[in-house]
Amino acid sequence: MKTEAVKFKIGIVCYPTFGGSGVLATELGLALSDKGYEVHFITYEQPVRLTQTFHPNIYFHEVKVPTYPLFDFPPYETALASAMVNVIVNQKLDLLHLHYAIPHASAAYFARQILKKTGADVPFITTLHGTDITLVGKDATYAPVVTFSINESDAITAVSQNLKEETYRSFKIEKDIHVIHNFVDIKRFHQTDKDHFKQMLAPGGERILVHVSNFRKVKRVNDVIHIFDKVSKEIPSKLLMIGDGPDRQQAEELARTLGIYNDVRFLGKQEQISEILSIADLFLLPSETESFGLSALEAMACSVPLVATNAGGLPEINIEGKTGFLSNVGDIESMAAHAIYILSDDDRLQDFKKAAIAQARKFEKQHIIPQYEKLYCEVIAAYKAEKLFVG
Ligand code: GMT
Repeated sequence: MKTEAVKFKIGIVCYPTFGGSGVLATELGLALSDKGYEVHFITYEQPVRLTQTFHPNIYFHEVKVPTYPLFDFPPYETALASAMVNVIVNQKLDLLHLHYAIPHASAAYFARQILKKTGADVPFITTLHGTDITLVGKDATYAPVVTFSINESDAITAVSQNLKEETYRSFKIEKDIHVIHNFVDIKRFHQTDKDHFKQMLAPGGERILVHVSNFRKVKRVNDVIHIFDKVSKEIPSKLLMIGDGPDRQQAEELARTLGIYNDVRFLGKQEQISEILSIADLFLLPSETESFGLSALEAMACSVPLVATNAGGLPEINIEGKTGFLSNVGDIESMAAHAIYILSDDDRLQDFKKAAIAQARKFEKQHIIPQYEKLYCEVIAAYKAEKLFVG
């Protein structure tokens, strides 16, 4: 077995886009590499948060999916499993860590079956992030494969207690699920002085509300617009909409119809989120489901209180009446009233801001990364012991 001083070689498989699971996986890889692990990302594109600086012990292996006239749907899962086999063998990985079950867990199972024939297989951990369980995974089209491959994982983690319970409710899972919450790097996500920027976006000293997401249906971006419509009638304010996705156009249309378009800025995908959060007074997250709410945690780390729904794992981070408020899904009146309450008094706003950062500190990366490290050690040790036993 390796000694404490020797760090493992970890393969991280994730979606490389702005979605929460890819962001969390990339932040985890960055944190592990800072601690001396060798990290190998295996995915179809360079993960977004990896592009900013060079990291000597981070490697990126691009999964290429060749097209062929016969393929209406190029087989990504097959290409991914082959890439996993190559990287595990050539880089001598100790472990694979999969973020988002579909199709990463089944591809890992496949890769492992191939490698078992040569005795070169490695264990794999599946981290459940949210819609892989709450929406997509439950669909009958995927459910049998999702259930099987989650159960075949050497360890399973979920990003909130709520997601763990939801997984047991929705699938026949025979193993323990470890809850390891999302985390934030407060060295990078904290409030900085961006007054010149605030001056440009809110020249009359208006309050600034922010929403960050991938504008999918589950995020209910129209609710964001409706909430802001009500708030801006009571309090001079501006809304910054960060991100892009299928529902952006209808949200822009709604803002025009309501006559508030001039007070709403759709900024699209942004990499320097903490700079934008630094000038924000309130974060809006009216999601239909939200297993944790990493974007909300990053906002809280920048001292931004949260008005959100009580969906999924949001109550695990947002303390009612202290760091923000929680309302039922779709209750625009309640969310607008809470926003107005927080924003209408300077001292009250400051109290909420202080509570938000204090709460975010509980989810700082130095509290969470060791939980993953401990799990890696346990899984690798158990796997080696089993190999010795089986011979
Ligand atoms: O829905 C998204 O915005 C992306 C999604 C994903 O699965 O990639 O994010 C999920 O994972 C994040 C990181 O663990 C969580 O913080 C988000 O709450 C979760 N999103 C949903 O549950 C809708």
